[in-house]
Amino acid sequence: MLLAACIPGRHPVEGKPCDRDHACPDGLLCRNLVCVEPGNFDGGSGGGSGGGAGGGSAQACPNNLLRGGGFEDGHLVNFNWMGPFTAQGATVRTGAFAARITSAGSLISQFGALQPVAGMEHCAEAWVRGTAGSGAIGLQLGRQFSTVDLSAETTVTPDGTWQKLTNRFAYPSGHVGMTVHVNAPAADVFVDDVCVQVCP
Ligand SMILES: [Ca+2]
Repeated sequence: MLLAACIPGRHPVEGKPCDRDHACPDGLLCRNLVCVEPGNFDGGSGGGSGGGAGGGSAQACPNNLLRGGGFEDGHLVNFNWMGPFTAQGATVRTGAFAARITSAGSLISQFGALQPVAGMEHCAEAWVRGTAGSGAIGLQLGRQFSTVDLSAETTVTPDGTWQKLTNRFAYPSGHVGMTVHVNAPAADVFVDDVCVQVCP
């Protein structure tokens, strides 16, 4: 078509608007509602105010590579579950919604919801709340579609309050995606403010 002759450079979509429902193609990242190259968001501009509280993103996570980690959509389009779970507004850490896990299993980000940067180490955090006396709640990162290329699990023992889990994973080059897993031992585990960023 006519436009094909005048594509301006490597990334014709760089600088175009984006949001949690309109991801950037070609490995570009959505930063402050604009598509940028991965190397272009953590230096130079000096902007980045606002703390990333917008939309479905997690609070206090300005460079979150995961869509929907704050569950503020009120539904779970960006997550999958090996069993029943829901988005609900009765028990939240921030905003109006959090995920509620209602049987043992793993909450896993959907394909494409987490857009990693090839060759970089990624730092994750998730806030979880479980019933005191139930089993440990875990956090893992891994390569998409792999059941073996996963980080070791980090865990907390639930105490009835919101607790922070952290983990890290070196995402290799040459793969198609990354997932974040919250592993729950039992019913009534709440999850909010899941964040994955390139490690500082
Ligand atoms: Ca939330």
